[in-house]
Amino acid sequence: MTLSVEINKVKFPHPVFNAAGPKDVTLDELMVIGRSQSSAILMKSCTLEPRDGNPEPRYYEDEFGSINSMGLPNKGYQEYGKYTPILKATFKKPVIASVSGMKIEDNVKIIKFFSTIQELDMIELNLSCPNLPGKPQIGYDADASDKLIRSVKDVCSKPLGLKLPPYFDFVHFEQMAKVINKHTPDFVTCINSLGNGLIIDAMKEETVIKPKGGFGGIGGDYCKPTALANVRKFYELLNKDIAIIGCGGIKSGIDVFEFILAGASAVQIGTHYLKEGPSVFERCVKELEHMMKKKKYSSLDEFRGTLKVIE
Ligand code: RRO
Repeated sequence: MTLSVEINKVKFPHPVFNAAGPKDVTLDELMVIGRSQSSAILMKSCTLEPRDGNPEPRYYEDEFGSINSMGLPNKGYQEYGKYTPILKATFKKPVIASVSGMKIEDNVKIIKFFSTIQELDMIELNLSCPNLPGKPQIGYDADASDKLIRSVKDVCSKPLGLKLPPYFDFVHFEQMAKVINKHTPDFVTCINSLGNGLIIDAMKEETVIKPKGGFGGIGGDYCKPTALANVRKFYELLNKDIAIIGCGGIKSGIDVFEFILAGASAVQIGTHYLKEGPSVFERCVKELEHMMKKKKYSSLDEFRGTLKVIE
C-alpha cells in the first residue's frame, strides 16, 4: 500500500500534516512538528514585521472545537526564511511558508523573498485571516483576490497555494472558482476557520476570548461539514491540475478518508493538533491505512473524489 501524494513535484510520504496557525510560530514549535509524523512542516502565516498579535485570552476550546482571535502573531517573514534550511536539513520533508501580508506590496515582497530560499518547497498564500480588526477577509472579495493572486504569481517561483475562507453559497463558489481557474495555482486549501463566530460562557455571562468583542475564527468539529462541502464544491469546479488540501475538523483516519473521497489530495490538522499534540498525525495515518485495508484500496488515487451521490 502507498499513501504518498505529489503536488507539483513536491512529494509527501502521506497526506496528513499540520495546518498553519497552531503551535507553528517559533523554531522550537516547528521542530516539534518536524519530529512528529506530520508529512510536512507548515509555518505560521507571516507578515513583513514581527507581530505580538491580539490581547489574551485569544484561544479557547470546548468539546466541539475552538475559537481563536490570535491576530497573526508571528516572527516576521525573514525569520521563517532562516528557519527553513534548518528544518529542511533536520527533517528532510516538505517545508511550506504561509504568507499573510497586510497589503499587496507586502505579499509581493515576502513571496519574492521566499522564492529565493532554495530549501523552501511551497508557499500557501492566506486569503482568509478573520481576526484583523478593520480588515476584511480578501477571499470574500473576488476582484481583490484576482488582483492579489495576479501580483504574486508574477514573482513566485515556488509551487503556490491559496488558503481560502469557507463559502456557503454556490454563486460565491462559482465566482471564486473562476478567479482561481484563471490563475491556476498549484493547490487551494479549504478551509480557514469559520470567521467571526461567538462562544459564550453562560455561567460567567461573558465571552471566552477578549479581542473583537469575543468574535473569532471557529475550528474543530464545528467546521467539518462546511470544510467537506468546500472541498467537494471546489473539486467539482476547479481545473483538475489544481490540488485541493482539506482542513477543518479532522481528528481521525476516517475523517481523512472522507476528505479524500470528497476530492482532497492531502489534509491539514489544526484544532486537533492543539488538543492531542503531535501524536495526532501518526494516529490518523494508521487509522487511514486501516480503513484502506478494509476497503481493499492500495493508493489514494483509487478513491480520491469518488464520492457517491444518492440518485
Ligand atoms: O492569527 C490568526 O488570528 C489567524 C489567522 Br492568520 C488565520 O488565518 N486563521 C485564524 O483562524 N486565525
